[in-house]
Amino acid sequence: MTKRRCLISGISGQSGSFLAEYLLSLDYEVFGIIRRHSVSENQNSRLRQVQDKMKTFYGDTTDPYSLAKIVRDVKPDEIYHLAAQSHVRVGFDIPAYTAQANALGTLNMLEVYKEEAPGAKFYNAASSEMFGNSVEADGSQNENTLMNPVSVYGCTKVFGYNLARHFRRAYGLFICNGILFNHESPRRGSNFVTNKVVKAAVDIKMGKTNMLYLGNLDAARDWGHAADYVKMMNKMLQHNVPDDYVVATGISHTVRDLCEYVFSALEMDWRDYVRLDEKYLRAEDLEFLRGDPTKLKTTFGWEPEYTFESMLDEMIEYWLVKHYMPEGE
Ligand code: G4F
Repeated sequence: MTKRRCLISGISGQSGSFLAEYLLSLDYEVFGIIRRHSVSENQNSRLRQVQDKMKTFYGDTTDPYSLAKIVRDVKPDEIYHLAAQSHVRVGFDIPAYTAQANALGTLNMLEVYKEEAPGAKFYNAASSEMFGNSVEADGSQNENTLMNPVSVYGCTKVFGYNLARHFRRAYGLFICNGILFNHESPRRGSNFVTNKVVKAAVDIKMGKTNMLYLGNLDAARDWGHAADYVKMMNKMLQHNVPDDYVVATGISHTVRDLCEYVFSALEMDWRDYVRLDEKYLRAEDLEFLRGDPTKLKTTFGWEPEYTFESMLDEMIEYWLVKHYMPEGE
């Protein structure tokens, strides 16, 4: 039997790398799009264990010529569009690039898909940042919650989400939006708050530094593990009809809770080490996220393997071993 062929934009990112591993384990032929980085080791650092089992191409969502050539060469059965400028606060610093890469980038991906591979299925990475500060009466967000973004990044994601729905209706294409809530792992960039806290707490514990500077401690997020979430991306594309789904745990914690758990796990009191630095505050922040994954549960029997605590334990272990336990010990 011929293998199914998948193409992943953003394959070198946290979710892209987990998705590549997962699809290889399902016996897909995996192809990926990588944006050129001046330090080539950085662009592949999350892919080392699977690099020789897949093929990657240089491409960029802002460059439709590159996308068209790749899609023509690969002839994918499934396209997973994950590439984005994914840092919400950085989106305030580089707004035009964020809009080019995320909003027009998704338009480019969809147009190329429609023209070159309309028989394929398409996953679009939407985001809980699209909701802004909207909540349902029970305090959660679901697929029908009003989208009222509070960041440039959130606005670009609403654009891509609506475009994906429009292409689905207008051209009868198989397109799904995954509305993913925050997903983390040891592979998370250390300028996102979970890994920033874990890495700093481990460094403080080991005497390498003595303070951690953060922004908004009151913000609450529904944090899950990226390895769990990528499985749902694939599930959506195997369903008989294309649709949109919230992917979340249904449990919310504040940044303060996060600090408390991580520092306590390392037998420290976070209040001794965490200080405010206003440069990490946002022009407008999203204050509360708690996803309602009922639709995902009902349709796919969603049951994540990781909890908030087991995910953070894994991240703490990773930083301890990576930086403080030389190989062989
Ligand atoms: O970890 P964060 O930077 O993630 P954020 O902004 O929620 O975005 C992530 O999740 C989205 C899904 O909802 C994705 F679409 C997006 O691509 C990304 O993956 O910040 C989480 C919270 C924020 O409220 C922020 O204000 O933590 C607060 N925070 C407090 N101090 C901080 C810091 N965030 C960062 N990055 N750095 C701080 O020092």
